[in-house]
Amino acid sequence: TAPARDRLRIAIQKNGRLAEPARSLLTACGLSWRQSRDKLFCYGESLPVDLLLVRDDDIPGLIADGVCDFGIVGRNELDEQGAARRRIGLPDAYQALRGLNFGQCRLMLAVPEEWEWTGVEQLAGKRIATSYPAILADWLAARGVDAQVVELSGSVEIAPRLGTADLICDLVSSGATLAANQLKPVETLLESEAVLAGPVRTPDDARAGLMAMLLRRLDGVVNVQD
Ligand code: PRT
Ligand code: ZN
Repeated sequence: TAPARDRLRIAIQKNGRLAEPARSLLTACGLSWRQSRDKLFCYGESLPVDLLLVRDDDIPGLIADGVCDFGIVGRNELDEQGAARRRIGLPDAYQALRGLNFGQCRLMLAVPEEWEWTGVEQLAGKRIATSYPAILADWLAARGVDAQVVELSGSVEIAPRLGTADLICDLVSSGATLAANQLKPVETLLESEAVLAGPVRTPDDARAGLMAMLLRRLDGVVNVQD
């Protein structure tokens, strides 16, 4: 177990889609920071709440390891890493505590435009490229479909044209990227948005009060935005 701390640490994305909205949301909750020179760690000024600026992929692990107490991350990323842990028998180590009303997107199956989509039975024996192998494998297993999951870390949407997969499972917001690659969305695996993630067990030191206070403020701010 991680040592007791009297300051709270929140991990947010350093660069990318969730970076700016996450910081604005925390600012609206009354937090402010003295920016450190390397900009990976921001020391909290108004409250003992520090920020860690990281890759979004690292956020679930930082919470699991007790390095950070909260994180702002896409539900897609949190669920993928949670599903991957479960697949190798690890216990749940984090949970989504609040939906934050930004970063909305869907994790979808998309097939070449010329396919006539008749249903999941069609996936038998097919190769599906994705950066979400654990969510996809669980989804396929739940439907009794035997398809091959091809894990790619990026540029998933060009896999069908390259011939490395027959179809893809990827995040979609406007759908423009799919259309540009002659793909069409056919099934939704997950409705995603940015979430506040936290540990499954609240630490029993000074952080507990800070965490409760931050959740209260967050509820006020997120509800007002609705
Ligand atoms: O560097 P780091 O690892 O931190 O960032 P990243 O590149 O992994 O993540 P980033 O910043 O691209 O996305 C962070 C989070 O934003 C994701 O995990 C999602 O929760 C959320 N999000 C919301 C999206 C999108 N919308 C989205 N549209 N993430 C990715 N996309 C992709 C989509 O797959 C497509 O390739 O953006 C492209 C444009 O989408 P369309 O449908 O509008 O064309
Ligand atoms: Zn990432």
